[in-house]
Amino acid sequence: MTYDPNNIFAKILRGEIPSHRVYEDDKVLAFLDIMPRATGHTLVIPKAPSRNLLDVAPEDLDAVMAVAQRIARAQLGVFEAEGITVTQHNEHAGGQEVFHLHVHVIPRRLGVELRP
Ligand code: DGP
Repeated sequence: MTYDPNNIFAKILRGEIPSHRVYEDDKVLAFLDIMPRATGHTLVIPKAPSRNLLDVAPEDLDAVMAVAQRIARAQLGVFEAEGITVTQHNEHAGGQEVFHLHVHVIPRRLGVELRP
């Protein structure tokens, strides 16, 4: 299992394809998912190359999760969310489609199902 530097999120990091960035620091980028399962669905990724949870350096994982927490807290106010769903997929069998580590942060409201 190797890291492909031409995956779509690596291209987003390099600015080669556009994204709606909502947060950025020296280690982490957060941007809106192009196929949102709810309004405000955000992806949080490390800037360092990492395929998924199975190879990420602990310090990069820490940085990603700290930003996921900030995004989740912000979603409560911005989207009037009543809860937050956080998901993360690893390898094809685990549902991963883009092979750069990412954490989904999804605002939720009672009685509103996620879009498919
Ligand atoms: P996963 O199944 O966890 O690997 O989810 C990949 C997510 O990435 C999926 O929700 C759609 C999103 N996605 C795919 N291509 C792009 C893109 O070009 N831009 C953005 N913003 N999101 C993308």
